[in-house]
Amino acid sequence: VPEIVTFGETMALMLPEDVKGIEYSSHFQSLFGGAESNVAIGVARLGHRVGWFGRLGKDPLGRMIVKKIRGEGVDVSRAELTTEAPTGLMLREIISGKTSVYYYRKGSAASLMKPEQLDESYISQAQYLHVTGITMALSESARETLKESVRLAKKNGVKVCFDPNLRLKLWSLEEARGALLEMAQEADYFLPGLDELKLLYATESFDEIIGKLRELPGVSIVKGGEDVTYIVDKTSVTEVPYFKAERIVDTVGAGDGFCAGFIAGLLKNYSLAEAVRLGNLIGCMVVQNEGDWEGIPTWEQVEAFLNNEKHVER
Ligand code: KDG
Repeated sequence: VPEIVTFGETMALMLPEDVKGIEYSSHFQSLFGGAESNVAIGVARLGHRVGWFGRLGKDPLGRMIVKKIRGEGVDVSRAELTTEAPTGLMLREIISGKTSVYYYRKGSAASLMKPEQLDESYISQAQYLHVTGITMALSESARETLKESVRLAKKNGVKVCFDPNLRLKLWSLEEARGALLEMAQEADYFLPGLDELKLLYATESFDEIIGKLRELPGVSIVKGGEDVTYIVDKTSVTEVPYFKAERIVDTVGAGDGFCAGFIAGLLKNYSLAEAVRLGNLIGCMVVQNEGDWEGIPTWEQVEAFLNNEKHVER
């Protein structure tokens, strides 16, 4: 039985092998990513039972994705491969340090998900449900599915983690704002980035943002501070310092790595600050590798790092 369940759209990901950008590259790495499956893989690597149940096309990319997620030890028994529509695809390039993502996902299998497809008994057995605002941006029915999953979680005493994951290539800020802030009200753990909060609350003022977060029923964990993550509850703001990355290769997935570490920390019954510290460590490790989740360490690697163990090369 999974300790945490999550769902969302996972897409094939093509990354140019040359430094030339998509237009001029002739070789691409074939990877995959999706905010929720990135988190799921992370939590599994960190030693916990996790279930992911996205919808994919019954096509080569869908089969590749579900096999690889399963191979990472995630329960995919509720994932569905459908002939209704194809698996989504994204391409990504990093030119002069600037990342650009191109989506080919309109009408994808995941975007056609419906509330009736949720399995209440599967969600209700978990301790946590992790969802993100990307699902809300996919389609009306996907947005309803996310809301229904949160309703089912709450009905069954399952705690809700919500990462707004604002994606302005998928919807406008105006559309996103109402939907994402509505879900922030529902979350036990709201996991936004500071940049996202500036946009969602339409202010640059840190104090104003903290004021807004204090009005939320749950705890907010704010990623992407200058060099700290903030824990904001009704009465306090706690700063948890970052780990220093030796090199930064690909920053996409850092937030998901953070969420994986944070949730794994909750499952290990850590204090909030300790769980955030684990989140910070995983986020720091993810940015040092290409791909969204490939750089997430196993629990053994985390322990070795924290115990300052020397790496034995051979
Ligand atoms: O957080 C990383 C995700 O953005 C990436 O894996 C792709 O899920 C994705 C999306 O919709 O952008």
